[in-house]
Amino acid sequence: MELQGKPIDCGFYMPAEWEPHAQCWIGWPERPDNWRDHAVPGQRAFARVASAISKFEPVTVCASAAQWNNARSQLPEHIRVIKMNMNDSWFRDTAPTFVIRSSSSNKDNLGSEIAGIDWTFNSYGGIDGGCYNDWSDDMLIAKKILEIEKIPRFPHSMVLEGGSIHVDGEGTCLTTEECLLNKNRNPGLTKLQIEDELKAYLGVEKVIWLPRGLFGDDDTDGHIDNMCCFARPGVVLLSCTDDESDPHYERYMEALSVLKNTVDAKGRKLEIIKLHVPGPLHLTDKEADGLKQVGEAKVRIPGGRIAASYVNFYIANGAIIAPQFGDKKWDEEALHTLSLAFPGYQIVGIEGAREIALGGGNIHCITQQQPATHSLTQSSK
Ligand code: KQY
Repeated sequence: MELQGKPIDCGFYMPAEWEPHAQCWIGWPERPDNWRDHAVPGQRAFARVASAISKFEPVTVCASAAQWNNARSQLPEHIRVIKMNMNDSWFRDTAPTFVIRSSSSNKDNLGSEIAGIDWTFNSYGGIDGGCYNDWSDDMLIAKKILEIEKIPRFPHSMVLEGGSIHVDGEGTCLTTEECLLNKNRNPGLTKLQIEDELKAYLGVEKVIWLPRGLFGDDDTDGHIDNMCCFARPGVVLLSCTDDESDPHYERYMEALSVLKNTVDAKGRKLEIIKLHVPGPLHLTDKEADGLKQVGEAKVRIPGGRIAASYVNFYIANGAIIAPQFGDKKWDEEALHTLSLAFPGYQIVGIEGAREIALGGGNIHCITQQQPATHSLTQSSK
């Protein structure tokens, strides 16, 4: 069902990721021009992520018809596997951004408690410079998920990927200028107009703009979900480096300066927790050789910096599902920092997350939480 008007006018807002989930949606990697060795190592990493999350909340994995059997055989039985075409498997960006009805909204209106925003997707920058040239299946993912779940849909003509926004559920949104103001997304919209759309669709009052994302995150033009996220209202985790010669250093300092000099929608100064990047990690010859340039995915050059960040974790019901890159020092440090940032949560490290980073993203990018609604929470009590 298509909803008229904007979410805010119907009493909807995007809850923070730590609010209770009904389930998590994940795609299944397949294209051999983005996932090395016919996506076999990537699929193993996706399966590890899905299995880990499924210990805390229901998981649905969507795979193409050609991959359904393979996905089914690699995933535990309690994970639902459904058939869905896709051009690539970044459900953070192609699945709906779910919004729920705020407790203060008009309860006389007995409409749905949940809806999904179906943003316009253009493969991270369109035909010239995006990640792949045919994104026709990706454009239908949000609609299909909402139909499967019988959840009403708010279509939006603005180009936006879910990985380019983070919210605290209390009126603040974090994003980057590098991505949302990039001319390859919405050249006809001003910063103010984009901000107004975020306010109307996510139900936020304040947008904090970091200048740029993680160094090396060229696929997405600096998605916020590799750079900075909320741990709770008033507290953010920021991807940092203490190496001044690392090109990420400048980006980190820029972000730090913005974060230190702003307040959130509630007027709070932000507490900033630093999460050091691994490595730096670079694409090996062997990894590059495993890519089959049969399709039209972005070419990856051996020696190129891998966009790897510990900020790209997923908050499941009661657990943090975090990437581990095989860098002992920073892997351990990241898990420790996350355990302090999320007291009471189980911290689960996913080994071999480098494989997901080779495709251009990480755990947050491949997942999409579907929030539990008030009625669901009630009935599950
Ligand atoms: O950062 C994300 N949300 C997704 C990364 C997509 C990379 C496409 N190759």
